[in-house]
Amino acid sequence: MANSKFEYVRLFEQQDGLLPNTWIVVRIDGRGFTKFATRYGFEKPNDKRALDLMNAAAKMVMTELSDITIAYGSSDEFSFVFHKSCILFERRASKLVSTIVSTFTAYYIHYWPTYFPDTLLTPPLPSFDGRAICYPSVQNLRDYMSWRQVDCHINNLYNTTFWSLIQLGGLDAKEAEKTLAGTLAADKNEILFSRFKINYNNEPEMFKKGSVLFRDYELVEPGTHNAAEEAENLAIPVQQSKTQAENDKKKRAKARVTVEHLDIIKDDFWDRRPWLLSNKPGKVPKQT
Ligand SMILES: Nc1nc2c(ncn2[C@@H]2O[C@H](COP(=O)(O)OP(=O)(O)OP(=O)(O)O)[C@@H](O)[C@H]2O)c(=O)[nH]1
Ligand SMILES: [Mg+2]
Repeated sequence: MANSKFEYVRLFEQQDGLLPNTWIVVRIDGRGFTKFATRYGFEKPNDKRALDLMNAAAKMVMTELSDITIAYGSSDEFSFVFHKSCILFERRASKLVSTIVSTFTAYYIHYWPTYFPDTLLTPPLPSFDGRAICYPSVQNLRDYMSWRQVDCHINNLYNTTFWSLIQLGGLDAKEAEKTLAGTLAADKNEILFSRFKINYNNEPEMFKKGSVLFRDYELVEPGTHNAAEEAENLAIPVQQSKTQAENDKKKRAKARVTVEHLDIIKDDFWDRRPWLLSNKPGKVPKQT
């Protein structure tokens, strides 16, 4: 291809790089979903249909982009984690974020009729913003995931109590807000139980813990691997042969993506699933 004198403008594209050898998290968030939820009559504080729809769209993103090792979502947001070892098809933040955002949004709209069969989606259509963040260590990544799950818990406990005070207690929003001002988690649990006989522990796991998506392989015994340490010791370029890398990628692409509502803060979740940090496909579970 001949170089034209205009070609130099390409150089301007390169100021958008993501740090190599890091875990890249792309977090997307629904734009104006407070209004959107009202317009489509989402149940308060949690609408199972809306959350299932988010999960269905996220599952397709993960299925199409096999470099994503884990995803976590709650409310109108989803975080997608690219494994640090993958030779990304793209290391420019703008291209990576726009790919995730457009794929997710396309599937969100595609699946809308499945989860809201009686409600036609009309403009203004739902849209999402996105950002990319680089985390250098496994600890940073785990702390990021923990941060999002703790956030989900705090918001859900607050919202569950807030809407119980309104829907079951007959309070208006101002009164409910005043009742909750300065309360701790224990106080909210107590309000829920003493006033409404609601045991917060019995609320749906999806609402309390959010949703975690990953490839479904056989669990391993904790303590039988060093996935975190191995991931930490990785350097780019990856030591794997190209064919091995391609084989693993094919295996990941074939694996079933599962949606669970588990604790991702404790070690146990990561210890039983070494493939999340190693990016090496595990044993495919027997079909049940
Ligand atoms: N009723 C209901 N609302 C929900 C549900 N999930 C998300 N939302 C709404 O979505 C909002 C998400 O919070 P934000 O992302 O901070 O608010 P936003 O209106 O989307 O604003 P921007 O993201 O800044 O555009 C919540 O505050 C809720 O109002 C749901 O299951 N039910
Ligand atoms: Mg939002």
